[in-house]
Amino acid sequence: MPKPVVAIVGRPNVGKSTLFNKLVGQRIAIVNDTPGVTRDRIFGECEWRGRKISLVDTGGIEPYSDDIILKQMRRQAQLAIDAADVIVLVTDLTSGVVATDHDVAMMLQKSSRPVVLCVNKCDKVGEPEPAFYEFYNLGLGDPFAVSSLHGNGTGDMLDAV
Ligand SMILES: Nc1nc2c(ncn2[C@@H]2O[C@H](COP(=O)(O)OP(=O)(O)OP(=O)(O)O)[C@@H](O)[C@H]2O)c(=O)[nH]1
Ligand SMILES: [Mg+2]
Repeated sequence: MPKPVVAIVGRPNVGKSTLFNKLVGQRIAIVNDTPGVTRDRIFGECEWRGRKISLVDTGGIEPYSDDIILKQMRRQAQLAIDAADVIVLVTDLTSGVVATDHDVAMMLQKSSRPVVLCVNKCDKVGEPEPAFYEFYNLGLGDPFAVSSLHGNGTGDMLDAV
């Protein structure tokens, strides 16, 4: 059976590449605290509960920007979305839900691919913070609390994937 393809998408700087590297187990994608670091698609592989998964890291999506580089990144992300069996939408607990998250969520709903919602930067273990529950407003079902930095929560998220 061919490996399922999982695309990691979201707005800039939420930690998509950090999650990708954590799942792949290697620092393939460049991580930096400035938006727009990833511009092309980056391909990797991981194994979860005996199943291999193809992972695709993508550049941050800015849905309405006319900037030529941001448009190119959006196109690359759309290619990854079109080729994916499942999409992981990465968001950021520390910023809460922002308008761009809603825009990207709408883009994904149009793709009619199954979406797993990841709330990244949930670095504290235990009960999620109140801000976590805001992410139900994206209308993508139960969010998964993840810390890509530490790896917490990635198992439950992969189960869902
Ligand atoms: N505290 C915390 N910081 C994180 C976590 N994951 C990523 N970061 C930080 O968030 C910043 C952005 O991480 P990236 O992985 O480059 O984010 P990205 O979504 O790939 O960014 P672009 O490629 O620019 O769209 C970096 O400073 C990371 O160290 C996390 O789980 N917890
Ligand atoms: Mg990146």
